[in-house]
Amino acid sequence: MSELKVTPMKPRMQAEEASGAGVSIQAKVEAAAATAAINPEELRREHAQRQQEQQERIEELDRDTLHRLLYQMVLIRRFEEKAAEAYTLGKIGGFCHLYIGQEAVAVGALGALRPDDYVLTSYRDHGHSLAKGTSPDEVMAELYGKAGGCSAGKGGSMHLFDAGVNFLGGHAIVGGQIPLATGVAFAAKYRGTDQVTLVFFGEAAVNQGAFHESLNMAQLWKLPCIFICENNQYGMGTSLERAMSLQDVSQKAPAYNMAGEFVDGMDVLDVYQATKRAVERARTESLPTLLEIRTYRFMGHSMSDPGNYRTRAEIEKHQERDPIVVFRTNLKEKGTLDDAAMNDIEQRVREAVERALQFAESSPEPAPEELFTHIYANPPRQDA
Ligand SMILES: Cc1ncc(C[n+]2csc(CCOP(=O)(O)OP(=O)(O)O)c2C)c(N)n1
Ligand SMILES: [Mg+2]
Repeated sequence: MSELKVTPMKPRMQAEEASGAGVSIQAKVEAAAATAAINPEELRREHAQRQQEQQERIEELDRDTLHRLLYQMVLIRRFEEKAAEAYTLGKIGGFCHLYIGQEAVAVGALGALRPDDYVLTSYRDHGHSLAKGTSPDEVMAELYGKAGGCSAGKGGSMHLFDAGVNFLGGHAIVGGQIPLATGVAFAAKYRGTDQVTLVFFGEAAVNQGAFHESLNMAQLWKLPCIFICENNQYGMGTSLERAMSLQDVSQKAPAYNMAGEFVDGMDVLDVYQATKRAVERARTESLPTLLEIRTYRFMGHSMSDPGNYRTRAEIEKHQERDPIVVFRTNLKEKGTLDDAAMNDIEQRVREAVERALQFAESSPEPAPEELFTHIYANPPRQDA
């Protein structure tokens, strides 16, 4: 857990204040406003300290792992930039929620998994699916609604699914994936495998009853489930301050007698290491963990969001810690990445995204007779 006190990456209200018997609402509001005000000098100091922390983490990992994490983050970023272009051109229909700014969360967390572990997430799912190993071709074709997509073109952006790599969605109902993941973790335990289940959800999903029921059950039954709250500080246009009585989500873990951690979501290696600790706990002790990973989305909630609920200055403040730029800079400073290696990563990513676009363009539309396939395990009789 970080020791730093003042930063937009830190919880803005401490648990003692929030629980505070005898503390008036006015006092709470003032305390929250005071900690939310950002002192540029302290912020600079914190950024410098976090930079040093990441550089120390870099020393603990081998070059291949570090380059793989960087490759995946760059792939997700470039993939989505192209997807946004295609959306604007009308090639992608329906809702489309970009992950730009949050890449370090999926990449760091999934980097700590075994290929046979399970992953579930919300509708903001392109990054998780790519990091889990679904091919960029199949993800892009799914966004295009084409037959070659990972959900056969019938799910679209919000419903990516790839059982082949144990990626179990892509869920559009806020918080709906949390009890499903709890069930998946129960199934793994029941079958006696040592597979771990990772479930991602936004901070707005924490306000759903399903979150409470799932965490209570997971700890009571000792399920190997890791609950990852990607706290990007907004649920659509509503800031967490306006929606959550306790904004420090990691503080909810003790209420379930569960292990919990607050993690810097702009540092891919902080995410990687925290998830590794949680995976170890799940795999060897069959115990759940709640991770609050504080992050920020650089784009609107979805492609149709005009974004007039936050200022450009606020977005730019967070972009100063763009997880890709931070990681790339630190790798270079530590001598683990040179210009040639960076160009090679960019080149391979460009080719992968170009291939994905061509695949999606040339993939056929789903056939009309596919309309009712893959919906029910035992389809109802046509003449019933
Ligand atoms: C049960 C339910 N209520 C409302 C919605 C509408 N809705 C879609 S996204 C969203 C905000 C969710 O925010 P958060 O959980 O923080 O995830 P983020 O979009 O920030 O990744 C809402 C309210 C929904 N899809 N499902
Ligand atoms: Mg959110």
